[in-house]
Amino acid sequence: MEVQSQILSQDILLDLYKKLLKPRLIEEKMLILIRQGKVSKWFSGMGQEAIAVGVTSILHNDEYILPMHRNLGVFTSRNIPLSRLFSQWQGKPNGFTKGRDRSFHFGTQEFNIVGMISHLGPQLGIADGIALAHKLRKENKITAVFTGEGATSEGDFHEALNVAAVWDLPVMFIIENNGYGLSTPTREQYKCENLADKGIGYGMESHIIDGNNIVEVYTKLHEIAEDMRQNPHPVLIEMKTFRMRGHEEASGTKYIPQELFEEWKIKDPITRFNNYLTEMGILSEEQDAQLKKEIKEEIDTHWKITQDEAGLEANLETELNDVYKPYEYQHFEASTETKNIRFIDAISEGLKQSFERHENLIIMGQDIAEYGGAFKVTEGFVDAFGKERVRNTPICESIIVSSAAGLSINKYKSVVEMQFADFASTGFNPIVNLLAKQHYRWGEHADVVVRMPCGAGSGAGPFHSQTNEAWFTKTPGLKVVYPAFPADAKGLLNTAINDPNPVIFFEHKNLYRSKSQDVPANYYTIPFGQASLIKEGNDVTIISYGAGVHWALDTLTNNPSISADLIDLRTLQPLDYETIRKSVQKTNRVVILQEDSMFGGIASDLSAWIMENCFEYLDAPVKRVASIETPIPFMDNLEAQYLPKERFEKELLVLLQF
Ligand SMILES: Cc1ncc(C[n+]2csc(CCOP(=O)(O)OP(=O)(O)O)c2C)c(N)n1
Repeated sequence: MEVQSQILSQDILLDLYKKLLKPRLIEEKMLILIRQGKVSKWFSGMGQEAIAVGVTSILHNDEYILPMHRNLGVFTSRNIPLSRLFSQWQGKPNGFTKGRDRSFHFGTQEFNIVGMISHLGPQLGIADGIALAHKLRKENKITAVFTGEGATSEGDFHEALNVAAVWDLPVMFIIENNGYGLSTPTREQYKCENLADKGIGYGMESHIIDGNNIVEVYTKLHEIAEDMRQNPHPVLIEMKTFRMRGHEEASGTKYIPQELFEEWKIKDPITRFNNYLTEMGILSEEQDAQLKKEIKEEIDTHWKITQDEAGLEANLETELNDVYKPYEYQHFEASTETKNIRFIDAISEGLKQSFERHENLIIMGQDIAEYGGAFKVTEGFVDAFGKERVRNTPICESIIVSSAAGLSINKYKSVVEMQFADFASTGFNPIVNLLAKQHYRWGEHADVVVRMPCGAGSGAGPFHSQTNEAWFTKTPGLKVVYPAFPADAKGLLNTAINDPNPVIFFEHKNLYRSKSQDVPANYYTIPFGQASLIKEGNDVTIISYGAGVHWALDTLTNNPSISADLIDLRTLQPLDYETIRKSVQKTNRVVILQEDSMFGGIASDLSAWIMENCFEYLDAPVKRVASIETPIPFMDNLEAQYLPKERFEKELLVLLQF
């Protein structure tokens, strides 16, 4: 400690000491309040404070920091008013999440902090995205992100480090190795000697630091950070430390040998630093007592502010209104000048024109750069927009989606191309838990479009043919778009990119090259939540989307005597209920055609809605027609049997006879 501390001024040393004391004293108070039943859950960071405090102290205030559940010292070192922190924990209005998410699960742009979601790993990818945004703007800023040693076993850890290494992102990855992940000791968590050694595998600089020595943490990180700012690259740091209390207060510590506590108690970062400062004549006993008194007074004053604060009233409207960021749709009229192009060209053109319009838009996906993507949607994009904006990614859907969230936090728009919609399953967690919930949780939008080449018809089997929109329509916070025609695809994609909310954009790959249309040549938009009535009739309402619309059209062509309204939903979230209602009032019969298996799909929900809201107009039960309840097979005849295309005509005729 002595040698390293000589380069630090007394002011810095005392400041670090104060910063260490604050989270410790807050925790001591919290532990009393827990016993009194006034605070519910608590994840202790006692004994680990030097890491949170040290990392935060070497960052500039405008550099993002992404803490985990034991990093109270990050929040206090960024000087968040304590009453706001207390109100957050107590679910009061002056907190950061309007009582919607607890403890440290929040972010704040005001303090450049992005808190975690429970799943731990996505945090690392958000840091990649934030750092990428800094790098693209050529700002010499770094981003620091925390993980426990337990969460290094998650795939996200590997993906995030790999992406940061491949893209030379200035991310400081901090592993707090505190010996246990809940009850699991490190020997049951990983096999290598030091986690820092994993850096070698990623081609990444790495260091081991004594996490209980504030001077070592501060001086080493200070130097590493300066180097990272000058020459952007990621660094992996393993902080050796120990968890001095249970996983959370209710879970106890019986599974931890007592000797370990005794061994680490001697290394307590605050006692150690206090001894050192006293020996060096920098801190007297009176000064120490005075500092503690001041901090305790601050804590008590702020705790009282929180206690006196009125609780939250549950308000239905506020809850529903906060799921999405309010977005005023901007209409750009379609030109009369058109070009006859295929569905795929329309997507490509929309994307290109959006790229010209939004300087802060980037696209990420596998093989999308020089190769042009699996379906060639982005062919020529690298030449037009450069490799910084058109980014080939390693095969790691999860961390690319999390990075997209980070890009959005740091003011970029992004489109993520899934090579096939099926592979969204390996990016599922950050889509449904991170992107979808971010605005509701802490008011931060996620300006991301995930493009999903989907659907059957090419005999591609169970992992390249699914239409998995129902995985996403179920999740509040996502918008889901599913066009059936080239002109709609282009206008809706432009809107999706303008909308600051996360949009899952389905592109049926069997339509890519089979459907052409006169498509307006200019940049135009189409609003979400407006279905398209593409055929009008009186006998029956047919509702569908995607390839189903074309199957319905074929059926009507083969049966010219059927007079039907054909509604193409175009967007599944939001849904255009009014167009449906009007049509049902007129025709009194409804059939809903969906490509996906029946159970839990859009057809079921729409059917229920129609029964509940239009029952008096119905002359027959609402009919759903969908694929059978199996995975999708690859052989032509099996695929044809799976899909509802053939069955649709039969069911339609039965319905008309009802
Ligand atoms: C994906 C996922 N799996 C399991 C959990 C439950 N869980 C929460 S924290 C934790 C232990 C984490 O250990 P570590 O990463 O070492 O951090 P520490 O708590 O020791 O600081 C577990 C298993 C979770 N939150 N998310």
